[in-house]
Amino acid sequence: MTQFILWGLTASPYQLKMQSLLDYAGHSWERWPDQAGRWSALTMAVRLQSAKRRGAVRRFPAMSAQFDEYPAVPFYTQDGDVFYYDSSALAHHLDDRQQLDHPPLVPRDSRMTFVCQLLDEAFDEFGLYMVHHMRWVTSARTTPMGDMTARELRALLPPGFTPLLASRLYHRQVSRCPYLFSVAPEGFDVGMSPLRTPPARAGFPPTHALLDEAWRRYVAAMESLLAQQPFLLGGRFTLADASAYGQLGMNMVDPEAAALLQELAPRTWRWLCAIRGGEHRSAKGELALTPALQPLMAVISETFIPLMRQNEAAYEVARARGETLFNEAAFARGRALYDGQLLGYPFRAVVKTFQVRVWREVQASWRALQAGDRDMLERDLYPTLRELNQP
Ligand SMILES: N[C@@H](CCC(=O)N[C@@H](CS)C(=O)NCC(=O)O)C(=O)O
Repeated sequence: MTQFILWGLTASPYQLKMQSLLDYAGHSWERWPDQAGRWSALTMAVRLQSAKRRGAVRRFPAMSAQFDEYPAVPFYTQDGDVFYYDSSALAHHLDDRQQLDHPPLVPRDSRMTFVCQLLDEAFDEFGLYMVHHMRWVTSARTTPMGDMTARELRALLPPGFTPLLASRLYHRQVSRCPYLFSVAPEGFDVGMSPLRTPPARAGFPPTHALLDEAWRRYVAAMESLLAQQPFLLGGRFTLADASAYGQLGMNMVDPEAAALLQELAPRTWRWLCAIRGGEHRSAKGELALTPALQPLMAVISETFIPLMRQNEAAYEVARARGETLFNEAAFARGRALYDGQLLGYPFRAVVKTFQVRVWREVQASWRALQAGDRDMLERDLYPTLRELNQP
């Protein structure tokens, strides 16, 4: 058992995902800066900043300099000197030991590895949009994110600054909604001050209906799956569950979103509570690819896959035009934008290079499967995966 320090915030879905991975692998962890003293938190913050500036924060097994950017949070370290990031990479890192004392977080069977990767990325990339929307739109009036996060950052702040940071955080995150795919209709009003009202953006079609519909479909798919088996890939926890837990579990602190989840999907709610409580550690059942995953695969094939495809196509077009700025920096300047469609709704988004990497990796894994394995997955189990065969 090794002690990990997670540099992150409870409000972050990737933080929750990392916690659940470490719990399953039997490692103890602390969440810093929340659980550190002021001096330790400040020294670690300085070390992490310096590592980021030097480009010395690692991603296991390797980082893509062309596509990757460091996140704001979370990071992990064991010795306080070498920092790593990326929640999915943590699962691979934990599995990369001679003698594993936990069942592998990433399944070893090639078909299962692929399905696990697809589920993980779908929750990380598209799940994030849905749950950010559920927090800042559905729970606009009640989310405690700002206060909770400012309190967790208190060790890094001068005395008396937490309320100021809290109100800044509410405003920052609400303003980021359009970057994270949630665009309000013109004149949208949730009964909050303008600083906490999710914004419309000129030239951007509203996407609230699209995200509400997608979230309900993901949640219904989880509910039907959990009625048939305890985890996404059968009898025990894997990286795919960690990812689903991280995203859906993020809304457990957002009162309206949490109430809706409990009402629409009580089984899923109990599943999230069990993982939060570490109960997934004891499940040691067999892994299996079953038809119970079909509804989830179907909604992933209608949301995540077409979004990744459209993002990559837009990346190629933008590069051919000579564009060099992407992601949030480009969004802020109205650059590298493209128009697309999802679930029959129009949207406008910015090209995200890290999603180009994700999509290319998913496609490469799909193509690397033996033809017979691809057939078995697509023909016998999850017909909607035929989406992956399109050029
Ligand atoms: N791929 C990373 C994603 C981490 C991530 O996107 N973190 C968010 C916070 S939840 C972030 O840093 N967003 C940029 C920001 O808040 O400035 C992982 O899986 O750990």
